[in-house]
Amino acid sequence: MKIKQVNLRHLKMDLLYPFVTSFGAEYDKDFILVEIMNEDGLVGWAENVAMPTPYYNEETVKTNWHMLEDFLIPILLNSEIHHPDELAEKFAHIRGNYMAKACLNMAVWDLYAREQNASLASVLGGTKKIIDVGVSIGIKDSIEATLDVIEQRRAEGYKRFKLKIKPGWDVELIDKVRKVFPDIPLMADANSAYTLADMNLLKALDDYNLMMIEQPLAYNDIIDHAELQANLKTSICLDESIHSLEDTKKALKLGSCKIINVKVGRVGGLTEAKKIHDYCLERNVPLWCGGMLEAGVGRAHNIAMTAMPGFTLPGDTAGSSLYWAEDIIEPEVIAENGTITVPTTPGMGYEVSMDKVKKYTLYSKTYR
Ligand code: OSB
Ligand code: MG
Repeated sequence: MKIKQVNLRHLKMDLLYPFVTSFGAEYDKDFILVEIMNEDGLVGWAENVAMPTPYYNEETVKTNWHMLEDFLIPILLNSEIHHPDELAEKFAHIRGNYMAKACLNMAVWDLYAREQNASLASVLGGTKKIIDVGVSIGIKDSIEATLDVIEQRRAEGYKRFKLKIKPGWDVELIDKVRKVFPDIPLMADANSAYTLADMNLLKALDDYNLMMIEQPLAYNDIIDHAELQANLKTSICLDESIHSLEDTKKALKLGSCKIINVKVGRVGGLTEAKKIHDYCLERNVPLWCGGMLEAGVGRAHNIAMTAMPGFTLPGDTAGSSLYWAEDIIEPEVIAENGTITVPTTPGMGYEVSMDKVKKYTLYSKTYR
């Protein structure tokens, strides 16, 4: 394929419920939607997962637009691509900027699948027909409010409950939740809110049969996490610290974690995500697909990736209705009894609703 045109659109969609983590509160979703077109007018879609603020990681919507416009799109336009993996090689000399690289890689994968008249899941090597999914529950005003949300999501059938924690919203929360729900698959995500000075507090979480504790320590650390893991029975899962297969190998070698959260945006695209997948599947390291509060296009890519057999744990990809009054794809992502059916139609398997895209677009620009 040759990419003849790229459309970047800056969208803003209200979240139905604010999402609060240890690094801040999100009230809306402010993001770049990517559309690419080949020489035959066939298009591929992807969602960029950079946030407006550099609090989860260092990238932002603006730094991503800059990287896309000034460095990455000029490489992509008019270059001959036989397979999406070649794009990762073309971007390799550009340092970091994983989320910016990822969205073009994902759009090329979507277009590649459409050219083959195959589903994105199948070209990635996905084998699952349905995937298990969980929910990520933000910090609430009270423990009671958290218990109510868990009860509701449990009734809907979600298969794993991830609670956001931070200093002052941790052991007491987990203790009360475990008393009310002794058997649910429960985990905690700290988004780097602790240090090794909190060892005793983190050890106290060890008594609650958590599936894992996600990214308790610094966003760029794998050394202190290894020391913490040596002192815990509970598995540590790394999110922020993992950007590549290399990072994965080093973290596993050091014993910094036992589980990896794969976010396609954070690792620079589906090419790298698949490498991490293949490595971990061979070594029986459990994986799951993390979420970035994606709208429908990002959700579709996450579903396709999760269809690969190494994604053995339920991920964050809940149904559209937990986030949006209306999603930008048709049909919306529907989770039934905590499962999502993997689409079998070409590409990411959902149609982008141009009416809705237009409705939420603040600004757009075409590159050719
Ligand atoms: O740490 O997994 C995280 C959302 C934004 C940034 C970071 C994270 C998250 C989530 C949300 O946990 C998961 C979802 O998409 O529902
Ligand atoms: Mg996380």
